[in-house]
Amino acid sequence: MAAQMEKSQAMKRDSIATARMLSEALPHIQRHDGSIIVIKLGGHAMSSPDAMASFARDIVMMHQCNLKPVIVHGGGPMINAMLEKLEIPTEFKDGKRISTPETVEVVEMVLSGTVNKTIVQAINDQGGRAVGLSGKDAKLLVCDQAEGGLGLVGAPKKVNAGVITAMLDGGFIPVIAPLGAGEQGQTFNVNGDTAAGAIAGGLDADRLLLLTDVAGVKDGEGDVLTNLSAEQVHAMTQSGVISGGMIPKTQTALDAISNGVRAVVILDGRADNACLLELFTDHGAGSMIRA
Ligand code: X2W
Repeated sequence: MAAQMEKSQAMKRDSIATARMLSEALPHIQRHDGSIIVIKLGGHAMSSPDAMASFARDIVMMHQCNLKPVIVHGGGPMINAMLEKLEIPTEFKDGKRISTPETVEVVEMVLSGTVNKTIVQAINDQGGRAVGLSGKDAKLLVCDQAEGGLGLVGAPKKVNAGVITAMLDGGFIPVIAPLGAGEQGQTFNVNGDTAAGAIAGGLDADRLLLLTDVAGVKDGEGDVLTNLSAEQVHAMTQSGVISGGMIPKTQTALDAISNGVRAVVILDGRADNACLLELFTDHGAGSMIRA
């Protein structure tokens, strides 16, 4: 009997905490009302069905609160696995996959096929209405061939955002695979971060959330910096404090900001409810970069 009473008391305390938390989220929900939020979901962040379900729940929650989430995904590890299965060797240069026509065929099959549909299904399983697209649909991401001998790697040149805004206006959640359409009918393989930055710029997005597998941009002592200006990011890159794998992320952030995105947040996508923590709490998550 006593044990039952204790359990019921604990449940009541949990419920009170949940109600308080919802109430505290109100000003944040109001602040983001109607905002376009582009979220880059990397292949590493899709490792488990549980992480996927948690991400999908956050997205549906955002949509339910009248934010307009747009997902741009990667899938590097899944492409690697398929290329290995097919015994096609693959190589990276400056973080980009050197892409032969044969590679691009596999990249499109994996990204537009399994990866895209897994995310679409995860969102729909949580009660959302997600629609899968790639940068080739309605030529939403027009690319030139990137420089540097990378083969069919695309450098975004123009975003035709109409198909995305039409979906948002219709109440759908677009999920976009990072392929690009060439002017001569080519299919380009585009780095997921690069595609997300370009699409966020093309949509004049309020936020770009780059979900990664690190906590954020760190200072010389290894502490995460929560607020950075574009100028500080430039200086930290020059001095070598920002280095290695963080450089493409901060570069994407700076490009997106110069294309009109209000703020870019680099955060750890492996943490539970990373998107909700960033958008709907006072504390936020990761590193925010602004002009
Ligand atoms: C990437 C596209 C996928 C991607 C690739 O082929 O792996 C280029 O490198 P993550 O999971 O976000 O790394 N494209 C040109 O970016 O996936």
